[in-house]
Amino acid sequence: MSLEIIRQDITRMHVDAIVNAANPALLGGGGVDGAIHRAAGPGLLEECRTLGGCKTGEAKITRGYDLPCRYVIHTVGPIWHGGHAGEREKLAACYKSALRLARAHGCGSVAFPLISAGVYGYPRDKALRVATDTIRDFLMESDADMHVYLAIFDKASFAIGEKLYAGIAQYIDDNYAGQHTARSRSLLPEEMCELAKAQRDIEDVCEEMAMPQEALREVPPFAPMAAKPEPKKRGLLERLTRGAKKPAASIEDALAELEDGFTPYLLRKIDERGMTDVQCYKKANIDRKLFSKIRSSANYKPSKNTALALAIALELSLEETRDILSRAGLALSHASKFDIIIEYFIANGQYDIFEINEALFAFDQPLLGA
Ligand code: AR6
Repeated sequence: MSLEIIRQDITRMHVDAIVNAANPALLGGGGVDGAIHRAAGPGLLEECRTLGGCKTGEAKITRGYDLPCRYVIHTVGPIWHGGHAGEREKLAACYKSALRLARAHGCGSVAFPLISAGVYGYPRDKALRVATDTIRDFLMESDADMHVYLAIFDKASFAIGEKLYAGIAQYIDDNYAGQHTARSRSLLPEEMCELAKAQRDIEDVCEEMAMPQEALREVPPFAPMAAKPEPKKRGLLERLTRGAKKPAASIEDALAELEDGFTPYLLRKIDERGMTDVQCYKKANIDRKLFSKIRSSANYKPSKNTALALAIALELSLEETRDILSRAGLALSHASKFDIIIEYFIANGQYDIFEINEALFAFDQPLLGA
């Protein structure tokens, strides 16, 4: 039950149903309509002739003929007249009608093109927003176990809002470490001082607890040096319990806190947010089966993608996101554009995973969830 944006020719997709952006006559045309009819062969047109056309916002279903899909769902998008002629509602109605029809025919997977965004002239960024919002709402409300694809034919037909694009591009520019990560440059004097101090902390704690130093190597990345140096043991405790509401009272508490792995932390946050599991995995755009797997294993180590999708669903702050990642042995990195884009959205308090995925797609990055 999730939405995936992919760059793909819809006529090649092995799904239960593909959606056609047709015209009211349903007798074929240009764009994706023409491509679907060409790939399906003459049987599709014959069946379409029996349907009596289709109104804007409604949908009709046929078989797939020579296409690799079982069904073609034909819908008619609105022609763009400037945005004040009910275009948004009509376009949303197309997605809803097609999804209902897919559900009624037991489809587990359905692929949409960006309806109205070609010949019918709907601005692409706006068409994309309507598509993702409507599909997301349907998936949130529906019990159907359905995987929905938004097939974007070519890069040019894909656009997120200019302002959003510019904002993210600037953020990447300001933060991307690219090839020049901290590994390839000398440490600044204060960083060396911080590193030495942390090393001493580790040695102290290990000595005190009679444990090998390796056990404490996996602490989260060092925080910038505080203006007022903290007593050394407290500094380490804070790093160990970074993101926790209360600082731990002792080393034992801090280690117990660390032992609270990804799954217990996740479940606690779900409770704190007053969410249900279903709300959480749907909002994270992840599969119910994957969520059950995470839920049933206290030591589950999710992929970074899954951990971040759940952090977004829970609307975690940056600090909390770093915390939940560290519980799976992961971290946000400024050497990764993917990570920086996610960070941009979290820092701006924007937690719509589908909007984030649109942006990731626009920057050629893998998508969250699904
Ligand atoms: N796979 C996925 N997407 C595609 C493909 C493909 N093979 N080919 C085109 N697109 P359009 P509309 C994208 O014009 O705006 C027809 O003549 C394309 O890049 O096909 O709803 C009908 O008969 C664009 O983003 O549909 C109607 O008269 C999107 O599909 C009229 O066009 C929709 O572009 C409908 O216009």
